[in-house]
Parts: sequence; C-alpha cells; structure tokens
Amino acid sequence: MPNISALPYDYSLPDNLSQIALIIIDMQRDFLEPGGFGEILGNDVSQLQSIIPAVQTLQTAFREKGLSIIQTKEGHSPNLYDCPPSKRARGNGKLTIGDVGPMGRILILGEPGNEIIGPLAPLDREVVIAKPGKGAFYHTKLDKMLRSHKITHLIFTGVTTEVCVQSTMREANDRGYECLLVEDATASYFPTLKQATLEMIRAQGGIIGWTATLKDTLAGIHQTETSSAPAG
Ligand code: TIU
Repeated sequence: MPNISALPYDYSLPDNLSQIALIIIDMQRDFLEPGGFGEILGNDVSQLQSIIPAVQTLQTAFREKGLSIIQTKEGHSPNLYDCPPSKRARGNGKLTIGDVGPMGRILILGEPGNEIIGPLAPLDREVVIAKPGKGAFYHTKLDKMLRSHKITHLIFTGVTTEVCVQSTMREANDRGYECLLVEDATASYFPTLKQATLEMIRAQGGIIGWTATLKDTLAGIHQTETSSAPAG
C-alpha cells in the first residue's frame, strides 16, 4: 500500500486514489485580502498569503490526476438566519458579520469578499461547500457527499490552521475519515498557534490525524494511480 511519509508515522493511502479528496478550507478574500473579515478582526492578512503557491501546487496535482477537490468557504445567508447572535458578537469590533465593509457585506454568501481568491478559483465541475460554522461538517452536506463518493481519506489545506482547519479536521476524524494536514499548505495569523496545532493534531499517536510536508504529500500521491471517477 502506498504511503506518505508523515508524522507521527507514515500515512497509508488507499489502493484506489479515487477514495481521497483534497480539502481546501476557506481560501476566500475575506481572510486573505485587506479589508476583509480577517483584517477587521485585527489580523495581518499577509501571514496567510505565503501558502497560496503550495495550495495551488496540490490543486494542480489533483486536477492532473483527476482526483476530487473540495473547497469550502465560510459565509452566511444575507438574512443571517444561519448566524447566531453569539457569532456576530465575536471580535468585539466596530464592524461584524453582515455589516458593509470594503468588499461588500462581511462574510455573506455572494458578496465580493466571499469569493475564493483568484489563483485558486474552482473549475465549474469542482465542489465549493458554503459553511456557516468554523467546522465544514456543521450544517452542510459534506459528510453525505463524501460517503456517496466512497471517499475515506482527506488531505487538508487552507486557513486558518487553528480555527476552521482544525475544527473541520476534528469533525472529520470523529466521523472516521483518515485525515492528513499538509504543513506548508496551511496558515494562521499567528505562527505559534499554527505550530501548536500541528503538534496537537499528531500528538498521542496521531489522535486527530497526521501532518506531512508538501513535498512528501506529492511524492505519496504520485506513487499510485486512480481508477474511478472523482467527486469534484
Ligand atoms: N479568525 C480566524 O482565524 N478564522 C476564521 O474566522 N475562519 C477560518 O478559520 N476560516
């Protein structure tokens, strides 16, 4: 069985690569560009931009091999029915979710700020899951979609490592998916929190999953071939 060299030990890939999916979490303008929700929360968004080439490299590799790619974006309905008041109150800033900011209404589906950044724009046939929570399984059809395509292995990338990426990985791990986080394809506004998250994921024998470098992930993916149609 092909492996990815990972921590805390090798990550076993399925014999049929159609059972894996690349999960790209929330690479949307709201978090990566000035004027978005990330900056409104007081963060330096340039911290996140360094991973764009690594995520692009994986996106290209998965496209070339015909493998599933699923992107997520955090966003709410314009009438905010899916945004609890407690979430709107977070950040304690002048502007919050639903208010008008420099890129349209903040964290609202369909607004300019809610688009996936240009370099990672999905193809028409690729899936983008809109999620109202930090975790991508909360109030979405992600689990049903993955199971209907017999996907068992999830390769995680995106932002931010300790918030939406970690929340989603924990949800996926509890649902029985084999989860690997690509270390140089995930970022936080706080490098120390990213490092802590990588360590807590792979602690205790991989209690949440595995972490691996981009180079080792690509080497593992290229070891084997796929044989059936992907989800995205
Ligand atoms: N604020 C922060 O670090 N993250 C979020 O609000 N959402 C995601 O992580 N996508």
